[in-house]
Amino acid sequence: MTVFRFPGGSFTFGRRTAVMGILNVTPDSFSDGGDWLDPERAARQARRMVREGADLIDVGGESTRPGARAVPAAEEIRRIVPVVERLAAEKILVSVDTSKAAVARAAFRAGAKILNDVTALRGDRAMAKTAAAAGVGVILMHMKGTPRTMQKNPRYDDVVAEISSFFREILKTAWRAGIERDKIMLDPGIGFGKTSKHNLEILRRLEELRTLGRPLAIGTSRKGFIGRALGRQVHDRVSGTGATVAAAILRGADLIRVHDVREMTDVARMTDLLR
Ligand code: HH2
Repeated sequence: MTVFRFPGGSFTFGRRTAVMGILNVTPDSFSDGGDWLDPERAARQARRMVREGADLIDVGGESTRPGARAVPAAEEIRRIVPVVERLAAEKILVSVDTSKAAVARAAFRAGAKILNDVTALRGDRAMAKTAAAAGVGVILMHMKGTPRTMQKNPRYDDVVAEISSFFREILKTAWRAGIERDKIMLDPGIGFGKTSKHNLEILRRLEELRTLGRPLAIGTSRKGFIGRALGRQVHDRVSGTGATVAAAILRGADLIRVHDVREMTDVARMTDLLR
């Protein structure tokens, strides 16, 4: 059993996989871009995901898809804060998907309890201290390069070994900044500076990342490698996503980040019984 803590609560992992519902308040996310720009519509979608089984909602105001346009902090704050406030008022657990300390700070003030940082504290020098001071839970994700450059011919000698040593370093950085060990979760960053082959290899060897002693989050939902494998457009990747979610859970994933909450909660509950 591994415990992951955040202000006012915790997850105890080992038996039951947590489900994180994705809510992108952006015009350009690869899958749900433009769908939830209105705060009331966004809140409705979040409530629906919670009814369908989501344990928490990941609110993001900037797309990280390959080549995405950078968004100024003020704009990101304007997009997400009204949504975070609404959800927090309804006691819905919220993580904020951002790599900017100013945005994180605004989200924590609005009630977010977890930081989901795809740059693993490297995108903004103030981020580690900001997260430590707020006492929030932190998801640290591996990415090679930046969203602008990451898919330009990524190479590894051994992709899992490289992610593992990256995690070791970043755990040290986090502890040095004062983020407590039991508030950290790790994510290998499917699709972030990885080819299809790399993504599949990470999923096959996910167990090796368990040696670090922290819970593992995984985000495969509707991603390009599923589309390339099956020849499916983005909204037609639910079954493919289900296969990756089941495989990840059997190999030790503790939290899945997904768009199709109803379907993936079923996959998670069933796979939990099988492991
Ligand atoms: N993937 C995306 C964004 N944030 N965070 C974590 N921890 N792990 C992931 O795999 C991950 C993530 C990309 O997906 P999405 O949010 O659907 O799209 P976009 O970045 O275009 O908004």
